[in-house]
Amino acid sequence: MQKPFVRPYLTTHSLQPENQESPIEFISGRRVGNSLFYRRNHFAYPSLSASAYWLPVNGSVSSPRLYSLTELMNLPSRTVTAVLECAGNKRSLFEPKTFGEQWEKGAVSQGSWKGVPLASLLEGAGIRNGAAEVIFGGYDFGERTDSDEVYSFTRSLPLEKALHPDTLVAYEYNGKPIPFKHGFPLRLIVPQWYAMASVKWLKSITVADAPFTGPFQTIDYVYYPHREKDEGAAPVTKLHVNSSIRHPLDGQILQTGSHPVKGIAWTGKGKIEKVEVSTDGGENWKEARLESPAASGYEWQPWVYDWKAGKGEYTLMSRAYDTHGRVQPASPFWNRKGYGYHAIDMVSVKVE
Ligand SMILES: Nc1nc2c(c(=O)[nH]1)N[C@H]1C(S)=C(S)[C@@H](COP(=O)(O)O)O[C@H]1N2
Ligand SMILES: [Mo]
Repeated sequence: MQKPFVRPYLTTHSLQPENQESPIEFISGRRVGNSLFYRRNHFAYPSLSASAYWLPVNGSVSSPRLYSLTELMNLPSRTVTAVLECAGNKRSLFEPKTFGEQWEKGAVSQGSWKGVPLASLLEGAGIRNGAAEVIFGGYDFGERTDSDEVYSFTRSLPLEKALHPDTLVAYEYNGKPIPFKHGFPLRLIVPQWYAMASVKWLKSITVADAPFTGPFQTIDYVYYPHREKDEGAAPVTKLHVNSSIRHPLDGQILQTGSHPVKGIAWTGKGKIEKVEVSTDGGENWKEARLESPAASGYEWQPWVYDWKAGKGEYTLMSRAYDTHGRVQPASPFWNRKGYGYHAIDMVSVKVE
């Protein structure tokens, strides 16, 4: 008899707007297929047509430009394989609770993006002296819970990050046109930053002389260390060093014997240097083996630790280090909006 075909699927948090996470425990490989890529949206999907699509590059530039898709695709391109992680990934683990989508460990995915370096477009338009930032508008829009005004999803980057050669205006994902839900036809890709920076359905690119103050820049995606006051606020930018255990699953019951503890680790600075695993709740740590070292620091690093399990109940933990001396802390950096969770990862298992 033919075996039924079973496969993982996304975990739904909300449908309007669509927010679903990747079954990260059941994915392997460098490039997540688009049906298993997490989906994070603030608004309903926009309607737009590729045939009437033009991308303006304007603002504080000497020669504003309007690009057709064909023109863009004929420019020299670059491909980067990069982790995209939602700033709210693992929010559900914060104690005390923080509000927003209660992501578990799957608001993270990766794959390869092909596009034109944003720097070429900006240089083509001629950035004027005094420019500070570049603002990216998306086609999607709607009301926020905190106001009756209608906003589009709009974000900015400091000039330096905008000019980085790997910051792309992408038009392909894993060798095909970007799937609609992930930003077709053009999406900004900002490696090493939390994924709110990677604006989907790009509508406009505008060079600005002053810092952008839209709500997705100055209300959301800001670390507020205190519940009641805004003191110490800092923008969410680069990914923290982080790791997730993929196997075994939390709560799993295992037989005694050999069990590889497997997972991924990633960072927004340099590369993953080392991953350690503890099988005794953090008392002792052993180095995990890094599998086929990642080609670039933008990718997650798969790792494995060969565990011989005797009878008992265990808390397994993983702790990643990057080449900038950053390490996952034992307890998370709590912040009011629940961004950037990156404490040591853990799962509990029973061996019988
Ligand atoms: N235009 C637009 N771009 C966007 C968003 C959005 O709601 N609208 N969400 C951002 C956030 S917070 C994340 S985590 C990623 C999610 O990308 P994905 O849905 O392709 O996984 O897109 C970013 N870019
Ligand atoms: Mo996000």
